[in-house]
Amino acid sequence: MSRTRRSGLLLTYLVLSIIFSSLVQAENTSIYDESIEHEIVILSEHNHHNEAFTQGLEMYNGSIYESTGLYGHSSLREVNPWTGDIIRSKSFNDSVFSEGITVYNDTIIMLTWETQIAYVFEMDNLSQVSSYEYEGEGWGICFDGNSFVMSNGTSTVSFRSPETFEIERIVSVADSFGNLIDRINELECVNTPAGPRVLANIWQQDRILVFDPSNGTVVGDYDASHLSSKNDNGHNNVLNGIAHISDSEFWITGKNWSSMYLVQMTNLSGAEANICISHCEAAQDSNISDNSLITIGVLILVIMFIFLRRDDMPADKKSVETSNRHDEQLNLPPLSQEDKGMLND
Ligand SMILES: [Ca+2]
Repeated sequence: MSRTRRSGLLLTYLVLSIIFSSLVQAENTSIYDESIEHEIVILSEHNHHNEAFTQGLEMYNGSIYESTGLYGHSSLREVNPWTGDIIRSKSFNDSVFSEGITVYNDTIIMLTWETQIAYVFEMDNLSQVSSYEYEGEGWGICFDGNSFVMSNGTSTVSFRSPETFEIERIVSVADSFGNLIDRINELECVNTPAGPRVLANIWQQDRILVFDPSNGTVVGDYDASHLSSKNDNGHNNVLNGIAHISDSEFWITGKNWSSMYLVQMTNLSGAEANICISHCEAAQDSNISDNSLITIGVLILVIMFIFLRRDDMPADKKSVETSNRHDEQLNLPPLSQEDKGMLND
């Protein structure tokens, strides 16, 4: 192969490599739009009883209502969020493992983990007035104004009648690439300018997701590691309490955390494009169009084939083609011995 053609092939390879790299980079950077910021900003830090294995958190008339779990330690309590002081508390017997809570019509609904019972307590005196039965596990619950939204530790959440607790519909929570988000835990229902939203933390992950309750699509992903890292005292002691105050302000705490945080969640109603929560490497790979790869591959083969074919052409055909192109190479001075040696390699 001649030095000219070898250089031509090398140049072609370099140009196509640059084009290919640009395509890959352009497609990858389109997955995350960093211009939209979803951030949890800490406004102030307050005391939280670190013996509280927080399972549910709800704001009502200026107080925090908190359920705490574990058999033998479960409770329902009213807490002053600014001081952490317990205003009143109700303890449960060893058969109850408290889970998420929500407020509905001056009552508190409290799920249990595996016993498939939701208790209903009077807000005034925390006495039990009724209960519901359900199938499966109970994890988190919130009231969206029409229905209870309930998680059970999977990627699905059920919407239930506030009158009968019967399931009205079920949605699966998934990111922009259709990856189901497992272990949906504590919930908080919020109305935003963009419509109703549900905030959820994923069990044992330092993040809070926002999803559209109409279809389960995740539209916001908040990193909460700066809260969790200050309360890092065991792998079970994860973020697990989200209570809406108003607008974009929330109280957030976790299991056995010694702090509760007043925070602002920026851009709550702004939807992120192309959120990836799980299997993100596969999502990025698949985001590079198969057609693009095939097209580029074929292009490289065609160009290399043309160059190789030219090397194999008879000399007379080459000269005809060369003269037809008015190639200036015809008037070059004779080759030196050194050049000839290289041409014959
Ligand atoms: Ca909540």
